[in-house]
Amino acid sequence: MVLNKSSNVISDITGSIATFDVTNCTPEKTAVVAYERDGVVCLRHAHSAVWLALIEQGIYEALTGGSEDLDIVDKAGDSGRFSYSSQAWQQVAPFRRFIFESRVADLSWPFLKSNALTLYYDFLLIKEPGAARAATPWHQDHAYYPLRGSDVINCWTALDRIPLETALRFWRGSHAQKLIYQAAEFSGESDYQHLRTDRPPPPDIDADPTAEILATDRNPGDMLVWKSHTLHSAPGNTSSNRRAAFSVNWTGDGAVFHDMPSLGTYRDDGIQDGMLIAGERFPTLRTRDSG
Ligand SMILES: O=C(O)CCC(=O)C(=O)O
Repeated sequence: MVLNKSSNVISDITGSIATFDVTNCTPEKTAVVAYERDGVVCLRHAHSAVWLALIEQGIYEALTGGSEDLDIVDKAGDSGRFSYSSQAWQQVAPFRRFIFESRVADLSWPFLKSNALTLYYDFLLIKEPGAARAATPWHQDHAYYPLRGSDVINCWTALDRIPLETALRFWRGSHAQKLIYQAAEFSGESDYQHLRTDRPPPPDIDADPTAEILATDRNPGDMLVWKSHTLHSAPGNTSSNRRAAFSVNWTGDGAVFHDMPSLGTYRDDGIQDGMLIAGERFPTLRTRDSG
């Protein structure tokens, strides 16, 4: 499949994300090896319909005033909206229950090389049908974070069927470069004016014939796990169905706070430069002792 920016198609997909069925188990070593190699894996059947229904209740609450950090973008010419919310779990009880009581922590835990699994933030993303121009540019999540070090992961659960045409794309192995590129502007609005410009812009991945681009279609409940250094992008929603996901993003003890301009989502007044991400806003759900 060849997509170009003007037609909202992003790039050739050259391979599939390694997938592992976790219906009745937690991820095995082979999944962690694939994640370390590629920077992303897909866990099939991570969450059952009951948990997905709970997240839907959370979405209702988040969109009707529950989320303090909600952005709704109407791209010119699009008939559907692109909405995203961060760090809503403290206000939105169904999100909190999902994070603390579902399997999400146990499914995420094997991928962190850390003595602690700490909640960094939750992220809700909805591209309604007709949000065709709401493409997500190539970026690394780490570029937005006021952090030094690594060991931050995204655990991104599909809430709808996501076909290959609108699936996230990952530049295989790009996490291994260790380089942090300039962050991309998501919304076309002013939220990101603080972004650092002293970092190099991402290379033109779409024009690089050697870049291996991985993607896979997903069913509701399938969860992608990726490293915060892995470059990824996504097309707008050209389908006639909603394309939504709820992501729980974790940090471990490999990353500490680095005081630089950033969105409020990623910081807490009590955490000074060099300190671990921790405390009420960033609770630790697992430690090596707790298994
Ligand atoms: O699904 C998308 O459009 C983008 C998701 C993404 O880049 C993220 O959650 O970091």
